[in-house]
Amino acid sequence: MSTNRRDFLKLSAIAGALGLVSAKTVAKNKVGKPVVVSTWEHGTPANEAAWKILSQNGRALDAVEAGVRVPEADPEVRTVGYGGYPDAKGIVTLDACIMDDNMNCGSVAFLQNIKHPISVARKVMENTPHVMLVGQGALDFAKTQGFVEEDLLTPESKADWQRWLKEREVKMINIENHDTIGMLALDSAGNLSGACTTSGAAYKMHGRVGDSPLIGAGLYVDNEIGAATATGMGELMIKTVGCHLVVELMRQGASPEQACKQAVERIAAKLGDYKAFQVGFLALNKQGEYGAYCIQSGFNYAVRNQQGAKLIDADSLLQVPA
Ligand code: SD4
Repeated sequence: MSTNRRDFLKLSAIAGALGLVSAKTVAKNKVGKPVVVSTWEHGTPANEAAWKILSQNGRALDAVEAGVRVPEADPEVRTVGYGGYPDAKGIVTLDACIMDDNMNCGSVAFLQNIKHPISVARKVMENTPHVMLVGQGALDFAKTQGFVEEDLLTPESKADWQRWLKEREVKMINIENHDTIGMLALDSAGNLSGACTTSGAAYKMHGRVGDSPLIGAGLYVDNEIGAATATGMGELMIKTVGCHLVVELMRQGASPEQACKQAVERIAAKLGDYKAFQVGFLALNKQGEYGAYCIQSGFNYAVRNQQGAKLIDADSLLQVPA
């Protein structure tokens, strides 16, 4: 039995004996579950979909999958799934991964023409002996699982790409062109899961894969400790195995926000060009505490729990001039 569970049972027994509060109340206040957090303001509607499952004692894994499917399907969210910005060749290529409370994980990268890469990633996790499928192989597999090919390049994204072709300006990923949704959930049974899905950096090199489908870089879950996800310039998270680092820092006793801050500081100490990029980490621990930290001001994240929904600005190492 885990220490948390033992503590909870002890507390519940004491509370029950004193006739003060129900065991349920103790659990809710002590561990703050269920809870779901996700990157950027497109996390708010995504969290609501996850909350429908969590609030009915559903599994965190089902919640995070259902949650991130919301921006994947929304053409107005220009950086995830359908409607996402294409790569330099004008092709929408998608990266996603998912991880549960038993170290199971699944991932797809460089996947084209499938609206819900997160659900393909889950099928990789559940229906193959592998963790990751890419490109044509991932597409072939998706079709065997009943996914249907569709054109993901909307007229808006196509027009933006055509404009970009003339200027070829590369913008820093931040609040005005935010990408990736990373979502972490703790369910009422006390189990953690996470999901991460993106169309990647806008106008990226054809064939480029970022951190988002890479377990350890864009997402990591250790059900004993906590979970972390990331957004921003994926190369920096890959070089530092950022989300695994955040979870390990929590294992050493850091709070979720401290762990995210220390991981950002690690990037700053190791990667000379970090000031040119945004990276935001978001973490949730086994007790339901959450926190985030980023390089540049401008990263925010959405939270949903029994108290309601909120959007929080993460603290940052640097201030982007207004
Ligand atoms: C990538 N990390 O492909 C993704 C992009 C992103 O906010 O998260 N942007 O590098």
